[in-house]
Amino acid sequence: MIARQFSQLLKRKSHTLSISNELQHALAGKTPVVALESTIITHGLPFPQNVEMALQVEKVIRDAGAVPATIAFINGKPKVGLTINEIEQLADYATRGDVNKVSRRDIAYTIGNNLQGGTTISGTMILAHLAGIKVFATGGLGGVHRGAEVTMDVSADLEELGRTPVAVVCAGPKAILDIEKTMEYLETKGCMVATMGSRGVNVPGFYTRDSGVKSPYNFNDAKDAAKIIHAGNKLGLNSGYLFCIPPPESIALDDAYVERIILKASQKANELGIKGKELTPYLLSEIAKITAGISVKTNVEFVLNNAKVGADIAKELNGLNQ
Ligand code: PSU
Ligand code: MN
Repeated sequence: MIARQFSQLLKRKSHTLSISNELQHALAGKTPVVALESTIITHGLPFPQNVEMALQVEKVIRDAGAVPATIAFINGKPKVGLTINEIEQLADYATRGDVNKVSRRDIAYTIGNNLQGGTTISGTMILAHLAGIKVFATGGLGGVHRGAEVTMDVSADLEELGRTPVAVVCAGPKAILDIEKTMEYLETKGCMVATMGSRGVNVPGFYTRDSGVKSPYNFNDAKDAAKIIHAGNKLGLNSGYLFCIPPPESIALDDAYVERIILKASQKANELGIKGKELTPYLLSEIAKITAGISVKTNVEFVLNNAKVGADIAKELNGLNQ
């Protein structure tokens, strides 16, 4: 009965939201699902690593027993569950600079103008929530930029984590940010933040295992994470959850090395007057250039690592929801 009601609800939504058949079945039948974003494909990683990552991350989720839902806008249509073809097409448009980067404020414009859109964490959380997906895995969170006290550049990701009940599994806020301020902002917005590891383990810094900033909470495994999500959702808190997974030692980069490179890239961005939604993609590509691709390799590896944890959390959560 509940499954039927749910699939009717999905049908009604599918007038505005396109959900693949496989995902409609998975969601109605309580098969675990993990959402994946697409800004990382269109603005975060260079070609061809972006397509390789997008296909690999789906495989990791399937191998772990969950169904992947890559989310994006194709010709203005919000889509949950891209085909391989659509992922490749989107990357193609991105190479030509023809894809919009879509957070909450960009959604209506993207639909109204039939644009291609890569969804950020903010955009992906919104569409995942509309489709009934509770867990979402990615690389790194947007946050409060360094110097935000002057520029007011604070990622829309943080607002979304305060108002949409989706669990984001990532390797912490991007190292290019002010991580301390990002944590403050998330507290104000009411987002639960926990880092995997024993008590006292700090928030990771995307490329690095330890940002030096204290994590509000810690958790041991997927089961612990699922219990937290379940508790918040049952109460109808309607705010998000951020689960940080330190990148494995074998792929993490050295703190001092990364910091030096970030300072260099930030200074260049400043000189060129790059700001707004262009800033994060610019910094990531500069860092990739300076490290001769090492940062890209690390980035891909921890996305895959996060996806595995995301699939495990989705499975545990489904167990609790049965
Ligand atoms: N994770 C990555 N690479 C990325 C991103 C995440 O490994 O490029 C994207 C996410 O989509 C995130 C966005 O929401 O960067 C943040 O952009 P901004 O700082 O402009 O809000
Ligand atoms: Mn911004």
